[in-house]
Amino acid sequence: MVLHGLGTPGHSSAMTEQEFRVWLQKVDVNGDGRISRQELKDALRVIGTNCAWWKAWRAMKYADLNHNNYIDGEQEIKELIQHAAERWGIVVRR
Ligand SMILES: [Ca+2]
Repeated sequence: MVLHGLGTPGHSSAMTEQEFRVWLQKVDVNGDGRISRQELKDALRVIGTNCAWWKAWRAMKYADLNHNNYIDGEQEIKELIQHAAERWGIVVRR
């Protein structure tokens, strides 16, 4: 699996919400418009996140509002962004 541009040094710990949304589009490797836990885990690992499996699991618990095992839809994306900001320290809000 190759995620272009996700492993850039110095770009792993902070993103704007806009950059995070762009990142999420890359996370959706198979392009089906929704993010699986597997895709999330792999993406977190690529940007050098420790305990990627655990963090992906926690994020899915938090953001998968309709429990279909995918992050899909605007509301769930917003929950994921919120989670990333609070738990991962990734999203920098303005
Ligand atoms: Ca869902």
